[in-house]
Amino acid sequence: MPQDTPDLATFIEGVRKRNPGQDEFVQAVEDVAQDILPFVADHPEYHEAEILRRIAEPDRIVSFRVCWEDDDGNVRVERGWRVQNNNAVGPYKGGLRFSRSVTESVLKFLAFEQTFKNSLTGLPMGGAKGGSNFNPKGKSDREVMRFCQSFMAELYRHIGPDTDVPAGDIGVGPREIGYLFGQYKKLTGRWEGVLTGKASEYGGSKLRTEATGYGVVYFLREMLKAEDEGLEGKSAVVSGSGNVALHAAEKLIAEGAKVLTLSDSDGFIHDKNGIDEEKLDWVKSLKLKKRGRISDYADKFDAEFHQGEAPWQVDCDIALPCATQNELDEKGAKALLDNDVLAVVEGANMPSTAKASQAFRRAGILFGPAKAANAGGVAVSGLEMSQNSERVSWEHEKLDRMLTELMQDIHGKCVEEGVGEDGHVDYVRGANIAGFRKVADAMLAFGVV
Ligand code: NDP
Ligand code: 2IT
Repeated sequence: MPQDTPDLATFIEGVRKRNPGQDEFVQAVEDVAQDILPFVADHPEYHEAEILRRIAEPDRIVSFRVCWEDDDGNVRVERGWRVQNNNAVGPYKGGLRFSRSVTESVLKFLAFEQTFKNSLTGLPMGGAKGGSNFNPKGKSDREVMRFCQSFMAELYRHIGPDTDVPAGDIGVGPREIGYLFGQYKKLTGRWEGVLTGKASEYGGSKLRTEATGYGVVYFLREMLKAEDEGLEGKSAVVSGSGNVALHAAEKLIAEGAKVLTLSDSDGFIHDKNGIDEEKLDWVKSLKLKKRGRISDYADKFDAEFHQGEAPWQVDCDIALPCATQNELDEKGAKALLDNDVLAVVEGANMPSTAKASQAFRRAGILFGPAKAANAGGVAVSGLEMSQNSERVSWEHEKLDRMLTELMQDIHGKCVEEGVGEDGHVDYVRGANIAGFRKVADAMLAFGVV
């Protein structure tokens, strides 16, 4: 006879023992398990098949050496990974991250999260993540090109349009996707939709660049609508100044909100007059093209720069953490709650620490978890895969309509599974249960494999 559902502490103790030193991975599993264990207690079929335990054990992890030569002729050695977490509902899918802070634990947490996120989109995509501890900062284009070519010289054996389809993430944007795709094509002799986030000249989907940030704001709009609220005139604090942050800020501005902050790994800028479209265009050029520092904004537009700090002390109605994991801690959460924040919506993956997340849930504010709120990016990646298979290219307007509907649909699923007897919606629980259910049902159908 299968044993009773374990309590959370016992379950997590087991995860911790099997994954020593992998704090981010354990944190992500605990965030899901706290909602799924009570849920499976009422659904013995999932418990008897040990579904959660199986999703929390990646299907496989490929780890490999990546050698490349820098501009001075030095041989450099980094480590590359692909974590293929679960392909129950479709081919493995998820981004690649190049950053000094990449570890196996970080990629495992991201691949685990991606499994639930991709399930929530309703599109046929399993969960994966990959990347390297290669630090692209300060590297020349040619150095980045040589690194990407060497990385793909190993990765190409493990991916394919029906097997595993990587995309971008931190440190991997259009430039890197171009080099990676070029090398895949060279090695295999095939042009196929093996990567998403490609440029439009070679099979990329319109709106993919904007999709994550726009999707975050579409999700936020749905949350506000349910409370008879809107974005017009709301003040917003945004962290990060990369792909997700800048497109979230762009959509907030278009919806009439006042964006007060942006940040990077050096600190944050605070513009009390609000960042308008023109200023945002300047930041896009600074951060996405020139790879500069956000502190330059303060000199250019007479704003404050706060070195080494995150923006959570700034009084606001809405907070969108869009930089990286664990950037919003308990102290930041307290400052936001003390300032009566209305909504916190996660653009980055796991930006709130476990304690910050608990504080938001306890306070009963509108709290949109990453796996639901930032799913717009991978959703449009899924649409890029469809367009590549069909050899078609859809127009911007059509894709924006589809993205809006996808985010509304994800919002609806979170409400359905997360609404309590008092009518309050716990979006974290809703996203966890709705994301889990589809993967779990597919795994049940396959038997014990
Ligand atoms: P980018 O590389 O475009 O931008 C990352 C931003 O975060 C930069 O402003 C960077 O600053 C900042 N940042 C990175 N590391 C840290 C750190 N340790 N502390 C403070 N700031 C930091 O990445 P994306 O915008 O694509 O990704 C941002 C987040 O969104 C990540 O969590 C990613 O996983 C998530 N995400 C991305 C999706 C996508 O489609 N791109 C989809 C869904 C989620 P600096 O310039 O100093 O490095
Ligand atoms: O975290 C994410 O969802 C992404 N980085 C996007 C993944 C994708 O395959 O588009």
